[in-house]
Amino acid sequence: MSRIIRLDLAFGLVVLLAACSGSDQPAPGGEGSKIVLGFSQIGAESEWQTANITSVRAAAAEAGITLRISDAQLKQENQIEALRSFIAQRVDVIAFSPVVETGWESVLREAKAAEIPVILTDRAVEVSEDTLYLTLIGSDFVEEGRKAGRWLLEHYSKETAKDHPGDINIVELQGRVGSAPANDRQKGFAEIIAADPRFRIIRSQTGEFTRAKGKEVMEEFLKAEGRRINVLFAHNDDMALGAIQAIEEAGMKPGSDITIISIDGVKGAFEAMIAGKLNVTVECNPLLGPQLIAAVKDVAAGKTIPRRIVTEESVFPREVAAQELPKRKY
Ligand code: GYE
Repeated sequence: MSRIIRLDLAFGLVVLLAACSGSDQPAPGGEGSKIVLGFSQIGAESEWQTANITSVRAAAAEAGITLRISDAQLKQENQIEALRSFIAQRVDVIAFSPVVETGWESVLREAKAAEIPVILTDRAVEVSEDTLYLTLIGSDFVEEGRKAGRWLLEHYSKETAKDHPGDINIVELQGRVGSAPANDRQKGFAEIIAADPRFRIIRSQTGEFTRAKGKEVMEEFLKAEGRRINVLFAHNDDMALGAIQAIEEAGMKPGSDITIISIDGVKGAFEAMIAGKLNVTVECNPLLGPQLIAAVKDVAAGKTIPRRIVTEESVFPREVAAQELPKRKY
């Protein structure tokens, strides 16, 4: 059999083998292939987190994306382990909501080395290089803190000095220590109330974004300061709802003896506003699923996406709570 024929056969064989091998596997998200998304969630910290993960699950299912979820149970080490496992599994895209802002440099470098794109949802990270993640999808937490501060100044501007002589004493329930929403909301609020020296933060402590811890810390605030407290600024609704219980058990009226401002806009907050126990909630939208999945599909298709995707949000004072509650999705 001539040498030429043998070569043709050999080449034909190579083409055939190539056709059978993975090389022509459709690109992630291409026709017939499922994008595999590795998502590390923070864990059951609040009603907000529950709504967030439900939104991501629903959007992934609707898009036919394979979603591998890992629950960090509020621990950074679990999240780092989950990201390493997603890298080992060679998922197409990694997305996560960082429980705290720092400590992500090395694992994000590993994802970059593995050429797996990373999307941040909800919370930011502090890293030395922008290329360690593609985009951040979520709220502007500093602006949420500012909105809370503006509402407070506005609220007291309606009161005459006669109604409220002297300083306005504020206690603050901070979110989880080291987390972007806690750091930024504190900063935004402080920036705004600095405009009027009467507004003083007399106590500030973490309630870890949970209802139980919010109640516990508010009990300590009440024991220490009692009726000197005029305002509670809670970094999320869950802590505010826990604090409301503590205030009532201390024989005071939440929403009148103590003005209460919180953030998220969960259903429980609207019910508390309708009951007159909460004065205002600044919305922080957890329904990030559709935006996240749209970004994942774009990334998988090799498209460029914006570096920052901010969610639109409002402020809901108790005067509008009854008409707004039926429209709330979380
Ligand atoms: O405000 C709080 C949740 O990261 C924006 O985390 C989120 C925050 C939210 O536990 O309720």
